[in-house]
Amino acid sequence: GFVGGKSKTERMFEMMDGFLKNDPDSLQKDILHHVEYTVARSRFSFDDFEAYQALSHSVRDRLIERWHDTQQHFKKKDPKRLYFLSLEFLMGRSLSNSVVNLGIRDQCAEALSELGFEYEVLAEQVVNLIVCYFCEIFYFNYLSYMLFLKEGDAALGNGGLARLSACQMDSLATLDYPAWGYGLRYQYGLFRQIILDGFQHEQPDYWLNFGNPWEIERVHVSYPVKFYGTVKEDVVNGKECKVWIPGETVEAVAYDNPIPGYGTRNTITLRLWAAKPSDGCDIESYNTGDYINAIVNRQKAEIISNVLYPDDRSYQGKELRLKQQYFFVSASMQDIIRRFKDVHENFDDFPDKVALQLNDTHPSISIAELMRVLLDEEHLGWKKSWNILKQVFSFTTHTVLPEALEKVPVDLFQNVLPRHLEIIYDINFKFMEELKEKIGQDYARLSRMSIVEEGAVKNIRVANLSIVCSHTVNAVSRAHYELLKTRVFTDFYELWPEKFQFKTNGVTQRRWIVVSNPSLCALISKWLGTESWISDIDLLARLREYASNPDLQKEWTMVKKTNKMRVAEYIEAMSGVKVSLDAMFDVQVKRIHEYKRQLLNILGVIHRYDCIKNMEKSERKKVVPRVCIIGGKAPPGYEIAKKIIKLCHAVAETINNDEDVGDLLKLVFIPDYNVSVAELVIPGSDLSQHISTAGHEASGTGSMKFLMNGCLLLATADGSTNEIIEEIGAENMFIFGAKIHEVQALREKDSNVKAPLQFMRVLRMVRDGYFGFKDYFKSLCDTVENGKDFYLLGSDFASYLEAQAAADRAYVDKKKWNEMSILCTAGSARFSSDRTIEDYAEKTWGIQPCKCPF
Ligand code: GPK
Repeated sequence: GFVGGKSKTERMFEMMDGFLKNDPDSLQKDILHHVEYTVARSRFSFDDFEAYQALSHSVRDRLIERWHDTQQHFKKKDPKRLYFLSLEFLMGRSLSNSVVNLGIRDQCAEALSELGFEYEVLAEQVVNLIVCYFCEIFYFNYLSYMLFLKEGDAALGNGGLARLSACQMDSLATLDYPAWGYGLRYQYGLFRQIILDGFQHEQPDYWLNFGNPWEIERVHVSYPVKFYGTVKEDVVNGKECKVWIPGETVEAVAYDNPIPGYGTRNTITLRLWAAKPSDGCDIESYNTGDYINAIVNRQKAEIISNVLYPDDRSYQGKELRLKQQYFFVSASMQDIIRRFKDVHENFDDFPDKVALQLNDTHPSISIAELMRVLLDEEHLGWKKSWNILKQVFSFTTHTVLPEALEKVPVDLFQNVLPRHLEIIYDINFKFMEELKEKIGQDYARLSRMSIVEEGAVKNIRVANLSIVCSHTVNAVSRAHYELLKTRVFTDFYELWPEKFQFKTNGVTQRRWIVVSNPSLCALISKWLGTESWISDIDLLARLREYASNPDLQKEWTMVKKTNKMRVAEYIEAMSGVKVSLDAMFDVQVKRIHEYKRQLLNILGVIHRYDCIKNMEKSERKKVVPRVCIIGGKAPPGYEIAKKIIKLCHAVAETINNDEDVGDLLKLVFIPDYNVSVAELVIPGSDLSQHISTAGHEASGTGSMKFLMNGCLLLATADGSTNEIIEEIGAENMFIFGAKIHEVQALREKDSNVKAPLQFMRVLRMVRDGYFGFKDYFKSLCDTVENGKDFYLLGSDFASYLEAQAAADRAYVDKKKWNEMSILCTAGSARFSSDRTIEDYAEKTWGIQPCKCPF
């Protein structure tokens, strides 16, 4: 309708005074408004945390405005949409990222400073600084929340895979793609790691306890999700069909997390589902008269979204895990289909409008779920349904480790999702028939490729299901792609070579340079004469020209030094160890896993220590001082990984208290490694280690973050490292160790021949109890000795030490080192997730940008 000659929209727009304004005065007004009315504190007296909350709400308002406009625009244009399904998203903190992407950092800082607050303090890069060291560790959680309330990390994921999802969401938004992320809103994210006497302990992550301004609860966007029950034959419209009569219904409620793009109005949605008891009135249980118990039982529904599984890549066929997967998949599919049906009358256009991306096998039940909906609810019949299905799914795998390939016991499947199991059997039957026609009666191959694994325990091979039903299977680096072809999925590759592709991973320069390293960001912009590289990363390459420029080198060193200072302060606060800024900061931070070989690193440190101890005093002057930093979480049930953490602490205790060594060598373990700690540590490192046994790291993305921050890499030629070598040249890195194709033969070689004496010597020190805990470390030593050493620490040891020595020599030549460091940043453009996403959009998803005007 028209009011006073104006459209309703125009009038409303006028009433709302147009868009929210981003000048410091307007921001200040909003902050005070939120202090008073949202946080409900007096605007005349509020503290840091309340200021953080009010600032966050002011930023959130701006996000919501852009988000509404974007969603409205997508609706109007109805482009092909990408749905990114992932059980894990490691978003980290949102304030600083949002402020950067909205382009309002300086304005926020100014608005706050007049109110007597410091932006840097509120957006704190460092968590729980003093708490760990000065307070009783048992009060860690309590105190860190009560004394230093800060934004906590959203840690709804384990490691690289989950952080990749987060980086890709940032790029999807920045590049204006019409995309949605779907996942689970875990009440408890990844556990907090606490170290007591050098041992890892796990504490729950109460990330929602103090509210989360970055999400919007959508009580009206909710769907019933069904489990258990039986399948019945039925007749609908004269046609036979199957009806699933479920035994349990749980409600999925949407929580939307707006994801702002950088330098664009586009703001996309990460929709996370939380489980709530279903409203469907269960008259029966109330009629039994046990009202209280009926209510208590209903509440159990929430268990589904309670907690993230902390076991990075090991699947035990747990019922709760299967329920989590189906829960998030079912709700997402209902949401996606509802959105599609809003504007389309039938499913003919479904493949032109919908791309479904499976982030690893975790969301792969969505294949059976979509088929079930098309067959049992839309009654499209097998042929038509299958034809739609096979055009919409793409699948990315993230590993080569066989233990990470999910298998679900058929019994479990039958119980929880009986109809889905039937459908999977039907898909498999048809696949097997088709395969027999192509390859004949090669039963060994047929049984390897079957979706159903026969044996004492029958299993569903989720990876096989995903490959059979996806139009594209993506690897995460070229090396990973080669391994998929030759080792992991050879049978499938030979059948459908055209299905297999690779998209080398990338990370977002917004978080990993602009947010986490503002001084480097300013320096790059100054020398390039533009900030455009923040959304056009190829411009970074122009830094190459200045790599040996003394002025840039001087400023570059200053930036590194300031960042190292922050790391040093953090280390001292966390562990009491004082470190020298002149020392080389040598960092390995990532999940603890045998294949990532943190043990190789520690044994190398012991070797260095042993050498220093055996030197004449005069010789020691030549030693390049080092601070060796290790951080990462071990999966709670992974004994050996936990022993590696303990060994690191035991060795650190000896070295750090040895007066002979002093500043020449320090070893520190940084506890509770997470996205925020990474943001602090990565910019302040000189050297970083990526030393997995060749052929085991599918890609690796930590290396890319270090590279962007001008940190040199000491690495094996594994995963994406090979591509980094192509970009910056092996002469600017320290590459060592067996190559992928050499590993197999080395494993078969006699172990006594391949491990050098130095290796046996440092291992003997551990075995003999030089660092204490002799009995405890025995089984750890056993993994790399006595003919075992599956990950080849022994055979790579000599070349590892050589690479370390080369790093020492390079560090002494400051000019050379700075040049290498600048070349790292300059050569990192290819490892931006912007490039990865553009590749996916074009070659896998077939989606186009859809830019919101204004
Ligand atoms: C791979 F299989 C898995 C897993 O369960 N979790 C995980 O973080 C990682 N990964 C790979 O180990 C990395 O090499 C890779 O860069 C990352 O996924 C993203 O693709």
